[in-house]
Amino acid sequence: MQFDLLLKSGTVVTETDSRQADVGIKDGKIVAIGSTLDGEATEVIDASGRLVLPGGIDSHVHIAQPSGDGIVMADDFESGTRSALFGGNTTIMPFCLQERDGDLRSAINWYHGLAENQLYTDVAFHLIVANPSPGVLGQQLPAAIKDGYTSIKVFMTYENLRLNDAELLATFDVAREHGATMMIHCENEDAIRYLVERHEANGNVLPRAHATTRPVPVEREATHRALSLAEIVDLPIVIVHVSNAAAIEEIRRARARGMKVTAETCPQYLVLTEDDLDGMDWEGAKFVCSPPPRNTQEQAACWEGLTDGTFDLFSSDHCPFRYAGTDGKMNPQGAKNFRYIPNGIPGVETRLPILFSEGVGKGRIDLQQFVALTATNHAKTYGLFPQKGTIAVGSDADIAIWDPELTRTVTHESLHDGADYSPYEGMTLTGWPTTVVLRGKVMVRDDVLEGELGDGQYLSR
Ligand code: DUC
Ligand code: ZN
Ligand code: ZN
Repeated sequence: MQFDLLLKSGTVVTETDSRQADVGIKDGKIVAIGSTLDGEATEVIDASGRLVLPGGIDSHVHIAQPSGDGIVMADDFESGTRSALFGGNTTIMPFCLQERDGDLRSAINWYHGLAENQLYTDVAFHLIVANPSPGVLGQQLPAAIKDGYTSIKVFMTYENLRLNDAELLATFDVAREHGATMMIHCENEDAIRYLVERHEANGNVLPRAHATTRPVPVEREATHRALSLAEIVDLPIVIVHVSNAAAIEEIRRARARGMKVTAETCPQYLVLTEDDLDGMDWEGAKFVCSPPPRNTQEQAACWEGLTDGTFDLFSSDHCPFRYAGTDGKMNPQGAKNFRYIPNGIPGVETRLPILFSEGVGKGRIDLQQFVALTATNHAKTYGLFPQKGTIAVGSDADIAIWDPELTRTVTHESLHDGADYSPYEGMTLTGWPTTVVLRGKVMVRDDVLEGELGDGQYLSR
């Protein structure tokens, strides 16, 4: 057979097995996998001593979302997808955010406009419904689902985004009727508001207060409520960015009752803690995200949830803001009071190396789990499988070649996002992707960008 690209002698890993094999690629697809493939190839890459993994799919990424007066996200689609690519990803899933006073179609058009010819990875969009008006639920949302926007995030927190219980039920109902997947941000806004006011009354406005105003019960209660409302509607749901044992327990109990629940956690809940929010000179702002990082016991619970299969998805929740300057973490109000620090941290490039080094490297998960948690399950959950998320004949040739022995220390300087810091600065990690192939094209070769802006495509689902 004639191949465009042949990956020789690597250890090919899927969610079910690992074996030494060659991978033959033609016209952007995987066309052959075998212990020794014969045939001509335009290009051969020697992958011996390397891992050949499905390109990562990060199904929880925020790019270029408006985030409040004068606040700008640090990544546009160019820098966000470039950073994702260097982190071993070939597909990311950002959000089209409906403005509270806007409609869904304009949101979809807006994000498509921003992404047009600006992609280094493939992209599929989720929607965020912030205003489930009769027009949105009656016409716009069903039409968008029909057009392939089949996953929808809703928030139980943030004054301008949150849905109340009646709105959650009505939105779930539309998702059920039209076969969409609901993703839910579970934190109780009224409880947060109460705690924020109490903290402010006591003059407690430091970044650390972000964590103490969003304690575990805030997330646990909302997780329980979201699961109960979904159970009432009879809707499978995704609980995103789970941070602690109590919320995990709610998910396990819902499953034991027979509910279909998909659960996601993120690097910040494995390797950061609320103590990081105590950083000097307001540097704690660099770690403000929601839910907040917890403590080492909750980290251990999240690791256990990854090891025992409670979690299906490991995503970055990349939501980058610059620390310096006035349009990010240190905006004039945010530099004085934690409640005005934009919520979110960068992490699309470090997600995979963190899980590889801390998870596979330390024996907490095996390579099959790593692939399932970072690629295959994302494709299955969000309707991209088997085109994406695996190494199989007929699938897109989206592949990351990893050097499992390579040890590097994270510095923001070596990353490719638009932020000005990494919350993981100084972490030493072993195992990094060095070459990344997108639909058969070598995009990153030995840490050097070869792909071009516009090589990434929009994925209709
Ligand atoms: N939720 C997210 O999913 N990302 C960033 C901020 C938030 O609250
Ligand atoms: Zn969220
Ligand atoms: Zn998010």
